[in-house]
Amino acid sequence: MIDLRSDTVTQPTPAMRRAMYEAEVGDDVYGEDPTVNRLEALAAAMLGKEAALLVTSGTQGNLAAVLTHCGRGDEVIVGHLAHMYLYEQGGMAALAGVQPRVVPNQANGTLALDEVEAAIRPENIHFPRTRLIAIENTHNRRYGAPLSLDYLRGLRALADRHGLPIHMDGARLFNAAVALGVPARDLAAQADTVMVCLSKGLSAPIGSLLLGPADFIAEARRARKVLGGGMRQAGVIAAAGIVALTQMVDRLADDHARARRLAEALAALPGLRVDLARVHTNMVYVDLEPPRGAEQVAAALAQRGVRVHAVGPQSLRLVTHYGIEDEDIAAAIDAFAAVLRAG
Ligand code: TLP
Repeated sequence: MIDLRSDTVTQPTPAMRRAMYEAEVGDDVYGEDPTVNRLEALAAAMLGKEAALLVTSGTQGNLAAVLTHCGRGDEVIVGHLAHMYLYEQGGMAALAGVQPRVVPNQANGTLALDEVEAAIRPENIHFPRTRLIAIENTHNRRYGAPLSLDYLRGLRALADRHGLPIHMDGARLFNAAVALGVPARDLAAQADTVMVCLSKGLSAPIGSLLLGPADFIAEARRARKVLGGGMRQAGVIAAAGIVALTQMVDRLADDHARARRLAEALAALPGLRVDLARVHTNMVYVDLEPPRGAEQVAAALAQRGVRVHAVGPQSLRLVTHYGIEDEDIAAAIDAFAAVLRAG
Protein backbone atom coordinates (compact mmCIF):
# COMPACT_ATOMS: atom_id res chain seq x y z
CA MET A 1 0.00 0.00 0.00
CA ILE A 2 1.15 3.53 -0.82
CA ASP A 3 -0.41 5.40 2.04
CA LEU A 4 -0.86 9.09 1.23
CA ARG A 5 -3.69 9.69 3.71
CA SER A 6 -1.50 11.56 6.16
CA ASP A 7 2.03 12.00 7.46
CA THR A 8 0.69 10.55 10.73
CA VAL A 9 1.07 7.08 9.17
CA THR A 10 4.87 7.30 9.18
CA GLN A 11 6.75 4.43 10.77
CA PRO A 12 9.61 5.03 13.21
CA THR A 13 13.03 4.92 11.56
CA PRO A 14 15.57 2.20 12.44
CA ALA A 15 17.52 4.84 14.41
CA MET A 16 14.38 5.62 16.40
CA ARG A 17 13.74 1.98 17.22
CA ARG A 18 17.32 1.60 18.41
CA ALA A 19 17.12 4.75 20.49
CA MET A 20 13.83 3.59 22.04
CA TYR A 21 15.33 0.23 22.93
CA GLU A 22 18.35 1.80 24.54
CA ALA A 23 16.60 4.75 26.22
CA GLU A 24 17.48 5.55 29.79
CA VAL A 25 14.17 6.07 31.61
CA GLY A 26 12.69 7.24 34.92
CA ASP A 27 9.31 8.40 36.21
CA ASP A 28 8.47 11.53 34.25
CA VAL A 29 5.60 12.53 36.58
CA TYR A 30 8.37 13.03 39.15
CA GLY A 31 10.40 14.83 36.47
CA GLU A 32 12.94 12.00 36.65
CA ASP A 33 13.04 10.67 33.14
CA PRO A 34 16.43 11.76 31.79
CA THR A 35 15.49 11.14 28.16
CA VAL A 36 12.27 13.16 28.42
CA ASN A 37 14.23 15.95 30.11
CA ARG A 38 16.79 15.84 27.31
CA LEU A 39 14.10 16.01 24.62
CA GLU A 40 12.34 18.92 26.31
CA ALA A 41 15.61 20.86 26.71
CA LEU A 42 16.60 20.14 23.10
CA ALA A 43 13.23 21.28 21.74
CA ALA A 44 13.23 24.44 23.85
CA ALA A 45 16.72 25.31 22.60
CA MET A 46 15.83 24.57 18.96
CA LEU A 47 12.69 26.67 19.08
CA GLY A 48 14.03 29.47 21.27
CA LYS A 49 11.56 28.97 24.11
CA GLU A 50 12.28 28.77 27.84
CA ALA A 51 10.67 25.39 28.36
CA ALA A 52 8.98 22.48 26.64
CA LEU A 53 6.56 19.75 27.68
CA LEU A 54 6.21 16.34 26.05
CA VAL A 55 2.53 15.58 25.47
CA THR A 56 0.85 12.51 24.06
CA SER A 57 -0.56 14.16 20.95
CA GLY A 58 -1.11 17.41 19.13
CA THR A 59 -4.69 17.47 20.38
CA GLN A 60 -3.53 17.18 23.98
CA GLY A 61 -0.89 19.88 23.48
CA ASN A 62 -3.39 22.34 22.01
CA LEU A 63 -5.92 21.66 24.75
CA ALA A 64 -3.31 21.96 27.51
CA ALA A 65 -2.36 25.32 25.97
CA VAL A 66 -5.97 26.54 25.97
CA LEU A 67 -6.50 25.31 29.56
CA THR A 68 -3.40 27.22 30.64
CA HIS A 69 -4.04 30.44 28.71
CA CYS A 70 -7.76 30.70 29.48
CA GLY A 71 -10.38 30.36 32.17
CA ARG A 72 -13.99 29.21 31.79
CA GLY A 73 -16.08 31.60 29.74
CA ASP A 74 -13.09 33.13 28.00
CA GLU A 75 -12.88 33.38 24.25
CA VAL A 76 -10.24 32.18 21.77
CA ILE A 77 -9.99 33.75 18.32
CA VAL A 78 -9.51 30.86 15.89
CA GLY A 79 -9.84 30.18 12.16
CA HIS A 80 -12.95 28.48 10.76
CA LEU A 81 -10.77 25.73 9.27
CA ALA A 82 -8.37 25.39 12.21
CA HIS A 83 -7.67 21.90 13.44
CA MET A 84 -8.34 23.20 16.96
CA TYR A 85 -11.82 24.23 15.87
CA LEU A 86 -12.74 21.50 13.38
CA TYR A 87 -11.01 18.31 14.44
CA GLU A 88 -10.52 18.30 18.20
CA GLN A 89 -14.08 17.41 19.23
CA GLY A 90 -14.71 20.94 20.43
CA GLY A 91 -12.34 20.17 23.29
CA MET A 92 -11.78 23.82 24.07
CA ALA A 93 -15.52 24.18 24.73
CA ALA A 94 -16.18 20.73 26.17
CA LEU A 95 -13.21 20.46 28.51
CA ALA A 96 -11.87 23.99 28.99
CA GLY A 97 -15.22 25.84 28.98
CA VAL A 98 -13.80 28.21 26.40
CA GLN A 99 -15.78 29.70 23.54
CA PRO A 100 -14.22 29.79 20.09
CA ARG A 101 -14.62 33.12 18.28
CA VAL A 102 -14.37 32.06 14.68
CA VAL A 103 -12.71 34.21 12.02
CA PRO A 104 -12.45 33.02 8.39
CA ASN A 105 -9.19 31.47 7.27
CA GLN A 106 -8.03 33.05 4.05
CA ALA A 107 -6.88 30.80 1.19
CA ASN A 108 -3.27 31.07 2.44
CA GLY A 109 -4.21 29.91 5.95
CA THR A 110 -3.91 33.32 7.58
CA LEU A 111 -6.55 35.21 9.55
CA ALA A 112 -7.00 38.72 8.11
CA LEU A 113 -5.55 41.14 10.64
CA ASP A 114 -8.52 43.52 10.46
CA GLU A 115 -10.89 40.61 11.11
CA VAL A 116 -8.84 39.47 14.09
CA GLU A 117 -8.84 43.00 15.46
CA ALA A 118 -12.60 43.32 14.97
CA ALA A 119 -13.14 40.05 16.86
CA ILE A 120 -11.32 41.23 20.00
CA ARG A 121 -13.88 41.97 22.69
CA PRO A 122 -13.90 45.35 24.37
CA GLU A 123 -14.27 45.40 28.15
CA ASN A 124 -17.99 45.09 28.84
CA ILE A 125 -19.80 43.18 31.58
CA HIS A 126 -21.88 41.39 28.93
CA PHE A 127 -19.01 40.02 26.91
CA PRO A 128 -16.70 37.08 27.32
CA ARG A 129 -13.06 38.10 27.55
CA THR A 130 -10.78 37.51 24.59
CA ARG A 131 -7.82 35.63 26.02
CA LEU A 132 -5.97 34.10 23.09
CA ILE A 133 -5.37 34.17 19.36
CA ALA A 134 -4.81 30.69 17.90
CA ILE A 135 -3.16 30.14 14.52
CA GLU A 136 -1.99 27.08 12.58
CA ASN A 137 1.34 26.76 10.73
CA THR A 138 1.39 25.01 8.30
CA HIS A 139 -2.35 25.19 7.78
CA ASN A 140 -3.73 21.71 7.26
CA ARG A 141 -7.09 22.53 5.64
CA ARG A 142 -5.55 25.41 3.71
CA TYR A 143 -3.49 23.06 1.60
CA GLY A 144 -0.55 22.87 3.97
CA ALA A 145 0.22 26.56 3.48
CA PRO A 146 3.03 27.99 5.60
CA LEU A 147 2.31 31.28 7.38
CA SER A 148 5.08 33.69 6.45
CA LEU A 149 7.34 35.52 8.88
CA ASP A 150 5.97 38.85 7.64
CA TYR A 151 2.41 37.82 8.38
CA LEU A 152 3.36 36.46 11.79
CA ARG A 153 5.17 39.71 12.66
CA GLY A 154 2.05 41.69 11.74
CA LEU A 155 -0.12 39.46 13.91
CA ARG A 156 2.41 39.73 16.75
CA ALA A 157 2.26 43.53 16.62
CA LEU A 158 -1.54 43.43 16.65
CA ALA A 159 -1.61 41.00 19.58
CA ASP A 160 0.87 43.16 21.50
CA ARG A 161 -1.28 46.25 20.97
CA HIS A 162 -4.10 44.39 22.70
CA GLY A 163 -2.01 42.55 25.30
CA LEU A 164 -3.06 39.16 23.91
CA PRO A 165 -0.98 35.99 23.68
CA ILE A 166 -0.70 33.92 20.50
CA HIS A 167 -0.75 30.12 20.44
CA MET A 168 0.59 28.47 17.32
CA ASP A 169 -0.60 25.01 16.39
CA GLY A 170 2.67 24.09 14.72
CA ALA A 171 1.86 20.42 14.18
CA ARG A 172 3.89 20.91 10.97
CA LEU A 173 5.97 23.92 11.96
CA PHE A 174 9.15 22.33 10.62
CA ASN A 175 7.48 21.88 7.23
CA ALA A 176 6.73 25.60 7.29
CA ALA A 177 10.32 26.45 8.23
CA VAL A 178 11.77 24.26 5.48
CA ALA A 179 9.34 25.60 2.85
CA LEU A 180 9.95 29.24 3.81
CA GLY A 181 13.70 28.77 4.25
CA VAL A 182 13.64 30.37 7.70
CA PRO A 183 14.65 28.82 11.02
CA ALA A 184 11.69 27.31 12.91
CA ARG A 185 12.73 29.36 15.93
CA ASP A 186 12.08 32.61 14.00
CA LEU A 187 8.53 31.48 13.29
CA ALA A 188 8.09 30.28 16.89
CA ALA A 189 9.37 33.62 18.19
CA GLN A 190 6.21 35.33 16.91
CA ALA A 191 3.99 33.23 19.19
CA ASP A 192 3.94 32.98 22.98
CA THR A 193 3.29 29.26 22.93
CA VAL A 194 3.81 26.68 20.22
CA MET A 195 2.75 23.07 19.80
CA VAL A 196 4.87 20.93 17.46
CA CYS A 197 4.24 17.30 16.52
CA LEU A 198 6.97 14.69 16.47
CA SER A 199 4.66 12.05 15.04
CA LYS A 200 3.81 13.59 11.66
CA GLY A 201 6.45 14.39 9.05
CA LEU A 202 9.21 13.86 11.61
CA SER A 203 8.12 10.20 11.81
CA ALA A 204 8.26 9.56 15.55
CA PRO A 205 5.65 7.01 16.62
CA ILE A 206 4.10 9.11 19.42
CA GLY A 207 4.29 12.57 20.86
CA SER A 208 4.12 16.31 20.52
CA LEU A 209 5.67 19.17 22.44
CA LEU A 210 4.17 22.28 23.94
CA LEU A 211 6.65 25.14 24.27
CA GLY A 212 6.60 28.53 25.94
CA PRO A 213 7.71 30.52 28.97
CA ALA A 214 8.88 28.44 31.95
CA ASP A 215 6.02 29.54 34.25
CA PHE A 216 3.47 28.77 31.51
CA ILE A 217 4.90 25.31 30.92
CA ALA A 218 4.88 24.60 34.68
CA GLU A 219 1.12 25.29 34.66
CA ALA A 220 0.63 23.35 31.43
CA ARG A 221 2.26 20.37 33.17
CA ARG A 222 -0.69 20.42 35.57
CA ALA A 223 -3.13 20.61 32.65
CA ARG A 224 -1.41 17.67 30.97
CA LYS A 225 -1.82 15.65 34.17
CA VAL A 226 -5.57 16.26 34.44
CA LEU A 227 -5.91 15.28 30.78
CA GLY A 228 -4.34 11.93 31.59
CA GLY A 229 -1.06 12.81 29.94
CA GLY A 230 1.24 12.26 32.91
CA MET A 231 3.29 9.41 31.49
CA ARG A 232 5.78 7.44 33.53
CA GLN A 233 8.80 5.90 31.74
CA ALA A 234 8.12 8.10 28.73
CA GLY A 235 11.79 8.11 27.77
CA VAL A 236 11.06 5.34 25.29
CA ILE A 237 8.87 7.82 23.44
CA ALA A 238 11.18 10.78 23.98
CA ALA A 239 14.14 8.85 22.56
CA ALA A 240 12.38 8.63 19.20
CA GLY A 241 11.51 12.32 19.52
CA ILE A 242 15.18 13.23 19.88
CA VAL A 243 15.95 11.36 16.67
CA ALA A 244 13.00 13.14 15.03
CA LEU A 245 14.34 16.59 15.92
CA THR A 246 17.99 15.87 15.16
CA GLN A 247 17.71 13.71 12.00
CA MET A 248 14.36 14.20 10.35
CA VAL A 249 13.88 17.93 9.80
CA ASP A 250 16.03 18.61 6.74
CA ARG A 251 14.61 15.69 4.77
CA LEU A 252 11.16 17.34 4.81
CA ALA A 253 12.39 19.18 1.69
CA ASP A 254 12.24 15.82 -0.14
CA ASP A 255 8.59 15.39 0.87
CA HIS A 256 7.85 18.87 -0.45
CA ALA A 257 9.59 18.17 -3.76
CA ARG A 258 7.64 14.91 -4.14
CA ALA A 259 4.36 16.64 -3.34
CA ARG A 260 5.09 19.16 -6.07
CA ARG A 261 5.93 16.45 -8.59
CA LEU A 262 2.76 14.58 -7.69
CA ALA A 263 0.69 17.76 -7.97
CA GLU A 264 2.13 18.68 -11.36
CA ALA A 265 1.43 15.24 -12.80
CA LEU A 266 -2.09 15.09 -11.38
CA ALA A 267 -2.87 18.60 -12.64
CA ALA A 268 -2.29 17.33 -16.18
CA LEU A 269 -4.95 14.60 -15.84
CA PRO A 270 -8.53 15.12 -17.05
CA GLY A 271 -11.41 14.97 -14.57
CA LEU A 272 -9.77 16.75 -11.65
CA ARG A 273 -8.26 20.06 -10.65
CA VAL A 274 -5.11 20.77 -8.68
CA ASP A 275 -4.17 24.38 -7.98
CA LEU A 276 -0.38 24.29 -8.22
CA ALA A 277 -0.10 27.72 -6.60
CA ARG A 278 -1.38 26.09 -3.41
CA VAL A 279 1.26 23.38 -3.18
CA HIS A 280 3.95 24.62 -0.79
CA THR A 281 4.74 21.78 1.57
CA ASN A 282 3.81 18.09 1.78
CA MET A 283 0.11 18.29 0.93
CA VAL A 284 -1.74 18.06 -2.36
CA TYR A 285 -5.44 18.82 -2.47
CA VAL A 286 -7.34 17.45 -5.46
CA ASP A 287 -10.79 18.66 -6.51
CA LEU A 288 -12.71 16.08 -8.50
CA GLU A 289 -15.07 17.15 -11.22
CA PRO A 290 -18.62 15.79 -10.83
CA PRO A 291 -19.99 13.20 -11.19
CA ARG A 292 -16.91 11.63 -9.59
CA GLY A 293 -17.04 11.74 -5.81
CA ALA A 294 -14.18 11.65 -3.33
CA GLU A 295 -15.26 8.47 -1.53
CA GLN A 296 -15.71 6.61 -4.81
CA VAL A 297 -12.33 7.69 -6.19
CA ALA A 298 -10.61 6.98 -2.86
CA ALA A 299 -12.08 3.46 -2.87
CA ALA A 300 -11.01 2.85 -6.49
CA LEU A 301 -7.49 4.08 -5.70
CA ALA A 302 -7.31 1.82 -2.66
CA GLN A 303 -8.07 -1.14 -4.91
CA ARG A 304 -4.99 -0.15 -6.88
CA GLY A 305 -2.87 0.09 -3.76
CA VAL A 306 -3.02 3.83 -3.11
CA ARG A 307 -4.71 5.26 -0.05
CA VAL A 308 -5.82 8.90 0.00
CA HIS A 309 -8.00 10.91 2.35
CA ALA A 310 -11.46 12.12 1.26
CA VAL A 311 -11.77 15.51 2.96
CA GLY A 312 -14.99 16.63 1.29
CA PRO A 313 -17.57 15.31 -1.18
CA GLN A 314 -15.36 16.27 -4.15
CA SER A 315 -12.05 16.79 -2.45
CA LEU A 316 -9.07 14.54 -1.71
CA ARG A 317 -5.94 15.20 0.34
CA LEU A 318 -2.66 13.47 -0.43
CA VAL A 319 0.29 13.84 1.94
CA THR A 320 3.90 12.90 1.23
CA HIS A 321 6.14 11.73 4.05
CA TYR A 322 9.04 9.53 5.16
CA GLY A 323 8.56 6.14 3.50
CA ILE A 324 7.09 7.57 0.30
CA GLU A 325 9.77 7.32 -2.38
CA ASP A 326 9.98 8.53 -5.98
CA GLU A 327 8.66 5.21 -7.32
CA ASP A 328 5.63 5.50 -5.01
CA ILE A 329 4.84 8.89 -6.48
CA ALA A 330 5.08 7.43 -9.98
CA ALA A 331 2.82 4.52 -8.98
CA ALA A 332 0.28 6.87 -7.39
CA ILE A 333 0.15 8.97 -10.58
CA ASP A 334 -0.41 5.81 -12.65
CA ALA A 335 -3.18 4.67 -10.29
CA PHE A 336 -4.94 8.05 -10.59
CA ALA A 337 -4.69 7.95 -14.37
CA ALA A 338 -6.12 4.41 -14.44
CA VAL A 339 -9.00 5.26 -12.09
CA LEU A 340 -9.93 8.35 -14.09
CA ARG A 341 -9.72 6.40 -17.36
CA ALA A 342 -12.02 3.75 -15.94
CA GLY A 343 -14.59 6.52 -15.25
N1 TLP B 1 -4.14 16.08 11.93
C1 TLP B 1 -4.49 14.80 11.36
C2 TLP B 1 -5.99 14.53 11.49
O1 TLP B 1 -6.45 14.77 12.77
C3 TLP B 1 -6.81 15.35 10.54
C4 TLP B 1 -4.06 14.74 9.92
O2 TLP B 1 -4.07 13.64 9.37
O3 TLP B 1 -3.69 15.79 9.36
N2 TLP B 1 -2.98 20.19 14.53
C5 TLP B 1 -2.93 19.94 13.21
C6 TLP B 1 -2.70 21.06 12.26
C7 TLP B 1 -3.11 18.63 12.74
O4 TLP B 1 -3.10 18.43 11.44
C8 TLP B 1 -3.33 17.59 13.66
C9 TLP B 1 -3.55 16.18 13.20
C10 TLP B 1 -3.35 17.91 15.02
C11 TLP B 1 -3.18 19.22 15.43
C12 TLP B 1 -3.61 16.87 16.10
O5 TLP B 1 -2.54 16.01 16.26
P1 TLP B 1 -2.76 14.55 16.94
O6 TLP B 1 -3.31 13.68 15.85
O7 TLP B 1 -1.38 14.19 17.36
O8 TLP B 1 -3.70 14.74 18.07
